[in-house]
Amino acid sequence: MGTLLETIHSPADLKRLNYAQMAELAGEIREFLIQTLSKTGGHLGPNLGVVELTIALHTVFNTPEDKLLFDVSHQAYVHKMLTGRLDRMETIRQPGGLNGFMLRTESEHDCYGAGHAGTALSAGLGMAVARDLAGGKEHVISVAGDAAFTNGISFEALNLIAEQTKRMIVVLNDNEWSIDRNVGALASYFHRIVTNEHYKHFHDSAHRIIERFGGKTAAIVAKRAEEAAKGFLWHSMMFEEMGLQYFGPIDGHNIPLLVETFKFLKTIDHPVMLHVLTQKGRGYQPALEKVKKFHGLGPYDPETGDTAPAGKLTYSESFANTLTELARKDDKIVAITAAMPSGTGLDLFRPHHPTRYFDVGIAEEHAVVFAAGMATRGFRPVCAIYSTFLQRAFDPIVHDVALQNLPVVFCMDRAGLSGDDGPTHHGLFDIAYLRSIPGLVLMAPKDEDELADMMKTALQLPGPSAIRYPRGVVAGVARKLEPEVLPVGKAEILQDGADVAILGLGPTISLAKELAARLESEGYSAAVVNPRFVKPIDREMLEQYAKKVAAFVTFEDHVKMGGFGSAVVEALEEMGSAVPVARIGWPDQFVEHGKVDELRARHGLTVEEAHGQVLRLIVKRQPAPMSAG
Ligand SMILES: Cc1ncc(C[n+]2csc(CCOP(=O)(O)OP(=O)(O)O)c2C)c(N)n1
Repeated sequence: MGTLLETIHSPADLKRLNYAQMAELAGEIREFLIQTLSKTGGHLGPNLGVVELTIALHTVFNTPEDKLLFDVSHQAYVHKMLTGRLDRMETIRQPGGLNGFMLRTESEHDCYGAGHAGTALSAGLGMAVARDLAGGKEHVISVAGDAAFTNGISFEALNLIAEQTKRMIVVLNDNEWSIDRNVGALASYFHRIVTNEHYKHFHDSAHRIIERFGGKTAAIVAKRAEEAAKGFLWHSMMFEEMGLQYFGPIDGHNIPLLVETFKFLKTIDHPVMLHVLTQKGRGYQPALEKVKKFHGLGPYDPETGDTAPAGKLTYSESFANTLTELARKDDKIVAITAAMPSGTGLDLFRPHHPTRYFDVGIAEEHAVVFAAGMATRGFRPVCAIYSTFLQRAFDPIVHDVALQNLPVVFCMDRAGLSGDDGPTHHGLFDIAYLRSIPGLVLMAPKDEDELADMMKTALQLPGPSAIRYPRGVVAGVARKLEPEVLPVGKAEILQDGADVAILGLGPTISLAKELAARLESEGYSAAVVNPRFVKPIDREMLEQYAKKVAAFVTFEDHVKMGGFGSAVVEALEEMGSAVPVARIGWPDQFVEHGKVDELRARHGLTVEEAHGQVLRLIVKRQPAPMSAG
């Protein structure tokens, strides 16, 4: 570790450095990030892009008094390093370690937690208005990436900032990338500003100003900068019309320029927008060459940037391959992603059906309403959206899709615990928020072959449907040549039994099988059921087992409250059955980040836990069988 970095224990230490030292510090931070993240994995590219910007922000502003927000906050590692967490950076995203995003409970410098995009401007405006009401003096600075501006919430905030506060600084961190290339008119607009010849002129004069005035006292510089700004301001009609005075675009890697500009912006008594240009992956060749890959990744070789060779097929890839095939036979199938082409696998679909592929940006609500529109015209839209991000679109699913009974298919990747990313990314609520919607068919496959069957089934339904499948590699089963249409609302009985019925939703079927084997070795007769459908639930199957078993067990990678187990309890109650249900799922609390297996053990999502619970239930109701077999 470099010596300068070791001396930074809080932003106050940073403020003592001169520009040359800050530049040296930037180099040390980059080296530290490249080395550390090579072991932990994480959002390397975005953080390499904001090193100078973050140094400048912490040099000029005083957190925690001043409020500094990062949109999504996957790019807040440098912020963490400069605000007293350097010695814990090696624990980032590790069990018990630092979270990969800003977290209010982690530091007083994290004034706002995030993980989902589009919140920095609204939350920042909330803080600015709160300050105004309380008569405070602090500054509020919201940093958001160019892709975060494709999100509706950012625009809902922009619509109100100038009307509601006199002082707020918005920083547009423009690197032209989302995770993939940024999309839409806004991306083109930013690009036009950046490539305009006035910018070149501005860029040169800004450099001259810094050369001339850098290092002088803040007051003089601010004054000069104000004068200079009049000359180098490039008008962005769009933001100016919205009442934000626009500055930039400026070089986001020039520390003196950034510092002097922020000192100046601090003195302005109306909302401002500073457009900074940064390079994702700056200073690390592999990240510059593979921008998408280095947005966020697992461990890699710091010398070469190489990662472990791609292993087995993932659910995302299997989904995309199946959709590609289904779309060959049905030209009404269209695929929609909200800025996650690689994450959802749809980048594999795109080359085969380019005109039927839509990346709508970070705009989940729009994605769903757009799908609804296409469905009214006879198309079969498939929205591939992570379970956690689909939360954004709850109302469009209810109001625009389900209420109009439109045949939109929601393919929810990352349904279940996400692991390292933590509570902002765990997909643990989708059953609860979807199963209450009338007419929606909700499925979970036990393996990739069944995923294909469910996709085929979904694409033949007259109304809405959703399929939840997990992050990571597939079960590795043999695939049928052609997917089959499944009978809706029918579970698959894998093994019959008379004492206990064990229902394992989706991939938790493996836990159900394990529990059954254990109970059988103890002399109980256990049925194993793959429910397939959360909604409509297979009442016939439940009724059949309610007549003979002493207990049900349900496994699900979802919160217990409102989940699949709850659906079973409700159905049994409605049919007048008093057979108890041992529900195994996530508790009614936000689950921390960590390794999936460790978290499952800690929170009781294990065969051991289920075994204990079911034995207590059976013993209460009937004596244990005399002998095994
Ligand atoms: C609501 C929501 N949808 C999708 C994502 C996934 N996501 C995380 S970061 C990111 C791209 C962010 O790009 P940008 O804001 O430009 O920041 P950069 O990484 O380029 O610095 C996306 C799509 C998310 N975090 N939240």
